[in-house]
Amino acid sequence: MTDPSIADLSKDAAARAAVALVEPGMRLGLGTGSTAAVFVRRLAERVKAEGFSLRCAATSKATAEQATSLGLQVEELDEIGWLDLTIDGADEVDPDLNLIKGGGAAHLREKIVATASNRMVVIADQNKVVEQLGQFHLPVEVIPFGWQATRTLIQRALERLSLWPRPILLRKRGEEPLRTDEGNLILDLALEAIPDPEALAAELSAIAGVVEHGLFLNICQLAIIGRPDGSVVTL
Ligand code: ABF
Repeated sequence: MTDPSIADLSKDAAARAAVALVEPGMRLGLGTGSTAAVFVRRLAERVKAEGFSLRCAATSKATAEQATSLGLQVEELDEIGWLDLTIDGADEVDPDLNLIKGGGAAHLREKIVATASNRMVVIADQNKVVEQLGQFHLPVEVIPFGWQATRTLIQRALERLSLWPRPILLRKRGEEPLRTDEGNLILDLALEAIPDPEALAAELSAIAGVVEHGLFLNICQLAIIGRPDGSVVTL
């Protein structure tokens, strides 16, 4: 067996700390991605060891399948109604707890679940912590109908914000455009830096073909950053 990588150890540290926030009977949102997957695994271990119940809503089909296979009770968000806590990963976290998410193409459901929660906690390793958002490509989920016109409108929005020219990339899986769980497309904005996330979020949200962008502003209340020695720091 190979040694777990530093990133794996860090993710596990963050996931374990997040599992400690879970209380029996909670209504819990489960995130998507490799860090969230470690959390789901650690959560299932604790639930099995302690024998309590939870009601979970998943942010993707992949997470729903993983959680169900580990014996967690997964329901539709609307069956649960409202959540006590959501634990999810992120692609970038800034010092104000603003996030870029959507590298896993699940940010639409992730944002719906996070904003239907009393509390949203991010788990991540140190590599995700940035001074300013934007190095990670910003995912924007768009409706397939007229997506090239939507792309032009995004370009114009970036021009207004002096963020142009920058590549706007249609995300692919193999040769084909990637489809999200909702059947939509993802445009990745290679901005390098986002000096005013609020202004960009407002511009993107105003475009008809944009379903949701990956800026999570004022949604997350706590970030747990894992370290390879098993310790964590919080933002
Ligand atoms: C989800 O998974 C995302 O919104 C984010 O894109 C990604 C992070 O994945 P990982 O934990 O694998 O880095 O939380």
